[in-house]
Amino acid sequence: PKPLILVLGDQLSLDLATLRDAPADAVIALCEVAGEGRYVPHHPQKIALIFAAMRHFARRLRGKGWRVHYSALDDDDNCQDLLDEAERLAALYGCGEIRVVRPGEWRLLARLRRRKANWAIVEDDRFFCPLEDFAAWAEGREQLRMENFYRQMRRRTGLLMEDDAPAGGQWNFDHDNRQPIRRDLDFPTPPVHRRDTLTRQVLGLVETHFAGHFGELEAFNWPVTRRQALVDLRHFITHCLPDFGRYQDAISDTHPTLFHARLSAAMNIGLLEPREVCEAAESAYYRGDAPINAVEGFIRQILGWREFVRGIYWLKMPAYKRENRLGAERGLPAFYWNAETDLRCLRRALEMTRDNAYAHHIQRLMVTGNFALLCGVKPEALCDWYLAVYADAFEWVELPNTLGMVLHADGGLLGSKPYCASGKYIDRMSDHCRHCRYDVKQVTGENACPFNSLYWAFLERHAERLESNPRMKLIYGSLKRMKEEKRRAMRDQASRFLESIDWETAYGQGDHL
Ligand code: FAD
Ligand code: DLZ
Repeated sequence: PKPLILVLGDQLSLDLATLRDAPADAVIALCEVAGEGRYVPHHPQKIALIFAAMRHFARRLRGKGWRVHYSALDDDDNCQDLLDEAERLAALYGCGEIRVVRPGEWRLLARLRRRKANWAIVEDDRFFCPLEDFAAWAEGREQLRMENFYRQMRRRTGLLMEDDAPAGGQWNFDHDNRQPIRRDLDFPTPPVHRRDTLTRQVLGLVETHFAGHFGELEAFNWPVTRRQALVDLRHFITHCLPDFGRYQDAISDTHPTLFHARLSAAMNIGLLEPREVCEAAESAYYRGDAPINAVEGFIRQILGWREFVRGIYWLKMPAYKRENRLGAERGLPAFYWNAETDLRCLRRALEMTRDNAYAHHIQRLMVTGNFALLCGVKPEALCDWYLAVYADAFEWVELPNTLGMVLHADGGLLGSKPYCASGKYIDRMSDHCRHCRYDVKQVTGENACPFNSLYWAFLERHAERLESNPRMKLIYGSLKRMKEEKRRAMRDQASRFLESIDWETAYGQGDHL
């Protein structure tokens, strides 16, 4: 009997494994459901991106001659749950089997495996590294390090390889990167995408149904078709890539994207293939249009980090989600949901997140992430927040970044040391501090930047676990040389600040496993 092929909202590729092998009589289903819209309070732009991209993709499939059933969110007979809806449609069309590509989140895969109906789960081959190859690479290794994995992936794919050697003579050019923001920098403006009727309808629908979620819809400018995603890719390669490396770690008080690609959402939902993105960057290098430090740094993010975190996620779930090695117990600061804070760097990162459903990596890691780490926010509270507020957020990529890279809650699986930093780092990399009511040079006192005392208090709190880490030796040396009186003053300063914050006690929607 003919199959029903369920295509999820982040699987919008014509080359999807289930579509590639589909028989001509297959029924293809795409389902907008409230259940997926609400399991965390997704940013309205994220929901609008997914629904608009799903509707355009359904139109494209129909144009290719496929029989497509599209369940719209406000259809009367919509069950509002992905799996129930697919089973209803399978019965409706007389399909004996439901095929789906492995979902990107454990909660959905775990539910699928418990279903009674005849579901076939097909591997997702839109990545460079099959999960079984990652597991084989990880097997028996004492430490899983991205850099080792990445080199293997370079060799395997041939990306930026010249015979057996890395292009430019080195695997990694990060010492040429990491430059701070400069006053005279001009940043490229991202292309503005036309909102056609389908997109406008979706924006109206989302405004009606998800009005209570954190985030503005007004500036919605995500690519919702492959063609629009290709426009963004071309824009990045031409206007941003040459400076991507140098300013990869810089933070601007005014500009949300700097020289970043803003391509993660398009890649994660299937509008762009990671391989074509990496190949476009590689070609720019060989044409002489972008330097090696930029191109290598960019390809490493996709071929290295993106594949590595996915491998870790599937290797370690579901236990990974329960990790909390630093014993963090606080809820989220309530201002993460309204941007009302007088710490300038946090305020701007949160406002940009609210307005664009986007913040670049260093804002996520060193501003909102670092602050939560220093305060001791518990992983599930922070992870639910990151999963909700970014257009590119899916758990396979969000969780290792938040729980592992930011919170160091996995004991160092993802990063060999926590990315903790004081206000000094933020001052060096950004132009926030001169707009801030706090003084980044002060550690104690009424006007002292809270990041400073929080930083030292964090190091003290976790000395037992962290001081023997060779990469932390220098900083623990400085802490030890401080007089007890000074240390006590910093501790008290941090405690007073923590007491002044309004902490959420209820967060997210519970455990999604
Ligand atoms: P660029 O800086 O231009 O980088 C190019 C591409 O590299 C990105 O599009 C992305 O696909 C990839 N990439 C870069 N860094 C990473 C990384 N650490 N892990 C995986 N891929 C990476 N990325 C997501 O796609 N979804 C998430 O839910 C997500 N959550 C994150 C949460 C936290 C706390 C942190 C610190 C990082 C998170 N990232 C996530 C990684 C990274 O911040 C985003 O991929 C990036 O900011 C997306 O913007 P961009 O396309 O402009 O990226
Ligand atoms: C994120 C999301 C949202 C908001 N809505 C839908 C939806 O209505 N229908 C759908 O098929 N997918 C949606 N998604 C994406 C899914 O949550 C995603 O496929 C799973 O989390 C697995 O990665």
